[in-house]
Amino acid sequence: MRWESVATSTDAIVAIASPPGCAARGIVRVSGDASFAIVQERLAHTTLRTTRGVQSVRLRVCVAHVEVEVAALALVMVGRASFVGQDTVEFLIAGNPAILTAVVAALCDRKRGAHWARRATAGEFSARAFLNGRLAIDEAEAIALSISAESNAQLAAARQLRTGRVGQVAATAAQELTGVLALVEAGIDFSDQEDVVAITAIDLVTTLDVLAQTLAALLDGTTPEESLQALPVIALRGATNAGKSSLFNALLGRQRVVASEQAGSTRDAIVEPLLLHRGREVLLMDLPGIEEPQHALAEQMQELARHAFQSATLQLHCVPVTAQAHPENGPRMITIWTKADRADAAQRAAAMAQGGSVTSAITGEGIDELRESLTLQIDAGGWIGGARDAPVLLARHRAALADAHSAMQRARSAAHRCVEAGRRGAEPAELIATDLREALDALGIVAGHRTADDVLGALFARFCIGK
Ligand SMILES: Nc1nc2c(ncn2[C@@H]2O[C@H](COP(=O)(O)OP(=O)(O)OP(=O)(O)O)[C@@H](O)[C@H]2O)c(=O)[nH]1
Ligand SMILES: [Mg+2]
Repeated sequence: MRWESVATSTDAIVAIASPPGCAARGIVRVSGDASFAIVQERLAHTTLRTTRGVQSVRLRVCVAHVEVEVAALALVMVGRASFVGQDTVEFLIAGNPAILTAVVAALCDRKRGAHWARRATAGEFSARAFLNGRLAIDEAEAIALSISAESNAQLAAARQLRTGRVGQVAATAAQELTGVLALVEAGIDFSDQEDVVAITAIDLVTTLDVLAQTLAALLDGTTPEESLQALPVIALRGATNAGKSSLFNALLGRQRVVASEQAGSTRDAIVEPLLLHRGREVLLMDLPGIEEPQHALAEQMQELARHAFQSATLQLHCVPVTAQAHPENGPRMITIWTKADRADAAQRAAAMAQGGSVTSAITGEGIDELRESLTLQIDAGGWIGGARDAPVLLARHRAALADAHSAMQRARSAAHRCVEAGRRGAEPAELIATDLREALDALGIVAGHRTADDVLGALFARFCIGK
């Protein structure tokens, strides 16, 4: 689909705008020029008020081949006062999927009147909102990120994105760069006129240095979107019966996996999201205990565990306090002493002296302290795994900022050569202007002034139908 054509298209589109499945209430949204006429033709007894407001209506629809009237609250939004920027009616209806589908079918039914709607494609409402100037590209990206969010970190990132902070910084830099470009171009266009003073090479170098610093700070102070995709993985490692599964349950605060005195009770990798302190989120992984494999299945289990340890962000090496073993600590491994409730005073003192957390899955001793220690480890390691204050930077914004930065560096180097040559014009101003224009284009992408059609296509395709 060409996304510009979505903006100019005013044909009415309709979709269920609430999540799939049964709920107390569901929403059907119809947008486009003929929306009000389409709705009117499907109402029983009432006239639709075509001014902003809410109204009780009855829709004539067909459910299981039987004509029925469905009670609904109709929210009328006129033209630019709506999310989409076109006449819109949203129906609040009993959230039965069959009824919601029947309402959509009635609004699309050509036999019910002179006007009808067509079913919206994925993201089409938001695409129209963007193209009608009702939604900034960052806000659209934020909606897409919210829809696909699988963790608190991604939801927080979506919230950050909605603030549009990155776009604002880029817009300010773009504004400044426009001024610089105007001066450079003035030097080209009016070089034969003495009263037009173009920017000096030394001023150009200084201004571009400041702008480059702004962009570098923006790149440094943001969270790359890609890093939100993967939560840190904390894997439980240790001999069979060390108490890994019990610790797994204790950290989660519920009995998620089987723990038993029979050695080798865990046979597979079990992964669960775990919310630590201050919003930090990780994936906790329970694994089979380490042992000498006696058969083919055990060999496979050991292979699975080895692979998981390699890819884990952090390993918790579980050792019963009573085992009096040596701790194994490293940059990505910490020792957790388990079954503290079974230890005598001497064993406990020995474990504490060796460092690491002392815990009991039975009494809960040390579990909350372990959560705090893991939170600190995650923070110290620089892994994301949770809400951060730094604004999120989308991958394409990062690429555009890098492009802007390198184009500005080229312009700066050329200007610097002019300074070194001690005279203006050692480098053709046209070349400097071309680099500055390129930088400006790239900044425009981040500021949301310029968006390629393929970017729009990729963005709105990530939306669901009804958004
Ligand atoms: N008293 C006491 N017993 C515990 C504690 N943690 C685990 N156990 C017991 O130790 C036995 C083994 O616990 P699991 O959690 O299944 O050990 P595991 O390391 O997952 O064992 P595998 O899956 O076989 O590798 C079970 O009988 C648990 O009830 C604890 O903190 N205190
Ligand atoms: Mg286990």
